[in-house]
Amino acid sequence: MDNGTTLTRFILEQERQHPEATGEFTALINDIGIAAKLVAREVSKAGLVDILGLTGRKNVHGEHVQKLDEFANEVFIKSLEYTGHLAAIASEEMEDFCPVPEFFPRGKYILLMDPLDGSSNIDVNISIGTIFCIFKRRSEGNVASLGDFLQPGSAIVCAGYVIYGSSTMLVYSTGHGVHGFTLDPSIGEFLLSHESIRMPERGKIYSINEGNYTIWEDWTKEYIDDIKMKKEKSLRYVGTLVADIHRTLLKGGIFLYPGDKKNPSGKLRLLYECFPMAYLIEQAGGYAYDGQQRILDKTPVELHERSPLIIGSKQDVEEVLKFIKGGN
Ligand code: AHM
Ligand code: MG
Repeated sequence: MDNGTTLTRFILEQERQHPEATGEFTALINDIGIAAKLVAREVSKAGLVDILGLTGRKNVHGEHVQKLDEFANEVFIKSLEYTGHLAAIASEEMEDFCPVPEFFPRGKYILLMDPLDGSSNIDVNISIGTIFCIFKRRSEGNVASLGDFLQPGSAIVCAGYVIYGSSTMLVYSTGHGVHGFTLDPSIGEFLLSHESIRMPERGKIYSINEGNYTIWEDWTKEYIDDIKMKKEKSLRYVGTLVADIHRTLLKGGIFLYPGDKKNPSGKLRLLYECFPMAYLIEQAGGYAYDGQQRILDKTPVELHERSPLIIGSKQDVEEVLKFIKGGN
């Protein structure tokens, strides 16, 4: 496609290639893009909190200043609930899901999101992100039900993330490849920068929080010790899932947040973090497992369920699975 292809044009042209498409994603992804720009604008001011005001206080103009994660949550909800395409939204920031208010038309899709991933990195000027995935609503009637959110990963119809980094990027898939767009701040548009991303079958980077070494299961210690012995890989760990997955998607390699002796299900949330990333990585040719099964074969039993995550280049994930089975 031409240089300078906007997100809107790209989605429209993709849609024309898939006659079964209804056009609803064009509107949804566009609105996600608008919300992302609003959050990016706020993120770029994060270092100015002392000047603009601290959370819970008023800024120099006497305005109440919100925490960035609450702000992002609200911006995404407000930018998407009125569209008529969504029935309900669930967020890592909210205990329960929220149905679209009755004064808006309710649509046939369900959105799940982590509005501000990597929040501990905000204050130190390190990349943060937003993660989302979309299901089709299954229940009938006026209001969506919890069951609409607790669908297997294989039922995802769209997933993506926004990374607020040295530039802002939106990466998404609707099941026809993974495509990346970079925000051009001079015109305020997301432009196609990474079409049909395919990840390398094997990579040179491993990514894991080694601070947890002493509570790891034996297989995790053995696998990481083996990597170090072989000296074939370098360690990179940002501590923002979006940033660690973005690098893995583009350069290949392996990211692990395994279950350990303290937290057998690990830290990451199945619905808001593992599902969307597994969908994207598989669309780009990689693998995503929880150690026992494919992430996208899992069916959650609760909204905020956690899951171990082993994700990345196909051959790297296969190697980890050998260590888990003890057959390395
Ligand atoms: P958050 O959604 O509250 O920001 O937490 C999730 C983050 C992920 O982005 C990241 O992969 C992980 O937590 C890092 O955890 P740790 O600090 O334990 O390594
Ligand atoms: Mg998160």
